Amino acid sequence: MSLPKESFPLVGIIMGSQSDWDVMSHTVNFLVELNIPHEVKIVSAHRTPDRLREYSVSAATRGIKVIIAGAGGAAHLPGMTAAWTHLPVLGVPMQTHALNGKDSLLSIVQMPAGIPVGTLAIGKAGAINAAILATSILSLSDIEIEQRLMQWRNQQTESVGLEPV
Ligand code: RP5
Repeated sequence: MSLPKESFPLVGIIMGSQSDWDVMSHTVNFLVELNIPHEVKIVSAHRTPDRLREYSVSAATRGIKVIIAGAGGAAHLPGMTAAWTHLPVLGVPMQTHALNGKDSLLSIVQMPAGIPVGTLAIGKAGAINAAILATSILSLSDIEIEQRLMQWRNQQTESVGLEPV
């Protein structure tokens, strides 16, 4: 018996802490809306380093195509994930209290040459755009996902009024 194609997660969403979930839930909401198979895990680079290695190393063989990693502060989760896997890794910097998210942003974006992390905006906008970008990557090899993405983009365009009310 073969399972339906879309029952396997294509996008892996990981975050460094439960405290990241309020922001990262926006990533999940978009993927649910577009019916993109995904999974969500808490994986901390410093508190659960073995979980990070196991998750990253197994992701490609489990069928994951893109990983989205949200982290804050000394946000090494996206970079360490990218170190363990050749899959595209998209990093979402959390808005922190101490430095307002600039710490997270710079930690994620300043990867040395050789191990890239595609870095999104700080906070909610980045979380949503990471989901859209992951969907766009998947759409390159899946015409049904491409159609759903184009439909969503058209709806967004049509929802923008010409004049303010
Ligand atoms: C990072 O440290 C997490 O991604 C989180 O944004 C930040 C703070 O984590 P908690 O102390 O709230 O668990 O690892």
